[in-house]
Amino acid sequence: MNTVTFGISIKMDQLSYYEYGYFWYFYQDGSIEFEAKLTGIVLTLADTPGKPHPSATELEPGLWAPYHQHILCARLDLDIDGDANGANNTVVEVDSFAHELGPKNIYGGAYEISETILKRELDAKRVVDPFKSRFWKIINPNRKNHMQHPVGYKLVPGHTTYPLALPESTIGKRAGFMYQHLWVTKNETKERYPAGDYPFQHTGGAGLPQWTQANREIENTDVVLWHVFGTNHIPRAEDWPVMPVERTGFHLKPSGFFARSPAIDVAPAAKPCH
Ligand SMILES: [Cu+2]
Repeated sequence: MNTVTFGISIKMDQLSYYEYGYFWYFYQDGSIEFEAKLTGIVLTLADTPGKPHPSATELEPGLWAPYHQHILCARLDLDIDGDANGANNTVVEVDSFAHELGPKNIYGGAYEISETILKRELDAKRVVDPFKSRFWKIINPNRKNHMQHPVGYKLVPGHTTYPLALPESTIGKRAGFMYQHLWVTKNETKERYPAGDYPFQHTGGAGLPQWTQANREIENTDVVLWHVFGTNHIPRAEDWPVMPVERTGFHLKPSGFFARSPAIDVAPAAKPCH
């Protein structure tokens, strides 16, 4: 997991005393959830009590916390229905949409999905779209389920945000990965960190923006998904003196991977509890 925090007047070496708790949940229905819990002590600045600050919240008279964002990136080397040698996977973007009122939508309540295969790296720079209930499905086209459909898992974005730092800013150039919520690359073991190996020592573009310029084929091959997500933190008085938890994360759910709900097969308790 890689993270970056920024906001007006915050440099990357002034992160105050945040703590990030990383939680992975493995559920009996075959789904996997990741949740980051952010807590700790927010960065503060001091000024004359009551003085207006355009980009900070006054927490106590004379004490402000600047607005800022936390951006995380998960490198997901999925091998759906693979083995120790990996698996060839394909990533599909799934949007839901409704036709206009007419022959394809007689009563106005019907809707469909559209599935788009992400074929090359430059096609796979994607953002979330809650208006289309967008998610991404990772399938193994070489392995079929009981209905001869490719087995898969879907990546469902959770609470997230979009960077407000401009792409021309120093952090915008160095952490260019944060302007997409999804990147898909051909698996390359040297490519491990979304802003490159030395995020403080390049002038811009290293990592995902640079690697994907090669525009490698990513269909039915060993792929890596990079899911970017985060939270926009407008501090509240209640974030002081120790911040209650802010959460962000995502969910991976089986999608045609099992023949039916795997939770049905959970063994009963040894001793009934009544
Ligand atoms: Cu924060």
